Amino acid sequence: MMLDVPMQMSAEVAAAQAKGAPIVALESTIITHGMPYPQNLETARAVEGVVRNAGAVPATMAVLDGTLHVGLEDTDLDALAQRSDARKLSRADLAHCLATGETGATTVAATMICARLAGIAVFATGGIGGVHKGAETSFDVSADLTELARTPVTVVAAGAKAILDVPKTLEVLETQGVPVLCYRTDTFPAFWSATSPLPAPLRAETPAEIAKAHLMRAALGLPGGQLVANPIPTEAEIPAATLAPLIATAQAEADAAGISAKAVTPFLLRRLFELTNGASLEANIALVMNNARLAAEIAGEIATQRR
Ligand code: PSU
Repeated sequence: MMLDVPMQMSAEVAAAQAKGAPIVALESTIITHGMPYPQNLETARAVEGVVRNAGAVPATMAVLDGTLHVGLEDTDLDALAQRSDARKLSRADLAHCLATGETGATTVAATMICARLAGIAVFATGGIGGVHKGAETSFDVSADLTELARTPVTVVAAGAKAILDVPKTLEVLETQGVPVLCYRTDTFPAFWSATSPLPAPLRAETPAEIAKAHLMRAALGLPGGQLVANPIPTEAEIPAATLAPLIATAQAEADAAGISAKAVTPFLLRRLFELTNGASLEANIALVMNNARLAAEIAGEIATQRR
């Protein structure tokens, strides 16, 4: 007997799916573990609005009481944004959470799995997880990287979060054969900053070209997705030099407190929010909206090119 995944698709997503209209998957860990309330809820709603204005349908993913929701109703979004006990679900946790009937928010890795299951090709987030600083001893490498190598979803992010060891993150992506398409830029964007000293592995100019590459990978029979690295708008960026000492402080605090595994990223994001007096959150919100817009354009192109 094959078990069915308990899944509930919003009416809006189901209608878009039926007519082959563009859909953009959105994650929920950024809501429960990445931003404080109420900015998390405001951002989640605003991001859905950006996707709709750009002509696509948003599908925010989460597991609520053991059911996978593909597209959250606004009341569910509101409730999730205020919960402090939601699990952080990656590839390893998703099935267990569905089996036990609990509630959890999906990371980049888990959202990719859910998007593929629901037939959604494109996903927008803030920044992917990656190789943490000190990984040579901690071995802390995000499951987001291996998911990109396995699951055929195009993920739009503002690069990898600058709290990470970004050169090592790019090395792992290269080893895993993940295309890193830097959007209209020659360097790999550094999340809160638009540029970095790291050269772009690949450069992309248009949503149409990214869509075609997505379809071409399927034609080649390649598993895995693409990472589209979309720089934060320059008017919203924080210079890397301003952030570097604050990131070092937050990382030293995390090390001293013995913070590990899933707790590291939420801890560092929260400390940076405090250390920058909220500026890091403002930038994070701006980059997510920017990614949602580009993701909707790519989803639109994929829908057109498939016809
Ligand atoms: N983007 C953001 N904020 C976040 C995240 C992405 O702007 O909080 C989340 C994503 O869900 C991503 C996770 O998968 O951070 C990375 O967690 P980790 O480093 O534990 O893999």
